[in-house]
Amino acid sequence: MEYRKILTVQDISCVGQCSLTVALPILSAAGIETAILPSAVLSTHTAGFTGFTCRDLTEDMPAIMDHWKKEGITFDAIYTGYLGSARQIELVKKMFKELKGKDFVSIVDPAMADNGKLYPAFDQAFVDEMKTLAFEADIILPNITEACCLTDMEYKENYDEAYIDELLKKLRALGAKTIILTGVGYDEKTTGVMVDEPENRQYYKHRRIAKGSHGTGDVYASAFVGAYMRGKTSYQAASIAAEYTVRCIENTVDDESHWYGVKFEPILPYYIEALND
Ligand code: PXL
Repeated sequence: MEYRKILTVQDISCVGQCSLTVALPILSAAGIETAILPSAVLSTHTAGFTGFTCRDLTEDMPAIMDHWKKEGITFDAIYTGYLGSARQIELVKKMFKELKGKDFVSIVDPAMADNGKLYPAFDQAFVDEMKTLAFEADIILPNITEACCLTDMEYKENYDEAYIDELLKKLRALGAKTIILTGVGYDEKTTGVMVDEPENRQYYKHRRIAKGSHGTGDVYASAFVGAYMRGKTSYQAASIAAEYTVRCIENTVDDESHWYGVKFEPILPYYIEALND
């Protein structure tokens, strides 16, 4: 097995099972060397907790990058998740140029919105900057709300195949390369993921769990990235990540007290086995 090295840039929400506390264990389980660049340190994530603390680390990022450049450190891939500000997005674009290794892949989860709404920390200026990053990346993993933000298309809770087709075509017209559009479901019992590549579109459908869960976008994106870096195709990686994420949600739904994230850790053996198939 080829040993590959990735950098992931996202926040540390100390409690809450999202962003780096999810990406690092999942990528490590996939057998990928994972370097991290924390964009901010928060006491918890912002979706449901109140009174959280937040230390923005934007000012530290250029010095960290400069040190890596001096050491000649490069990466096979850079994967970004929740970023704290438009300035951080600019810095990530610089990282794509200056820290890329041979056969480099840039993967952007434009984590900024869900269920038709932007997360509390973001505004239109952030969305506009995120567009420039997403359309430069090799692979993007938006949910439908984020895809609407990136294309200025109206968000619809009830939609049909024509709406999804228009969304994907708009993303592609704006420069998107491989698009992994998550949370695409046409009936009550199922949902799925659209894998849209320049010459090929495939849909992976799986069971839908009615109750929404926090952090599942990060679990999904990290599991996708781990599988992709292990040499799976985009479609295989998208399917493995979907099956893993569904199992993580199923492992959590019955526990009312565990509202803030999913219990993804006990399901890692399933993920590792799926990668070895
Ligand atoms: O899961 C995305 C995410 C990551 N980081 C922080 C968040 C959220 C979602 O709300 O608040 C800080």
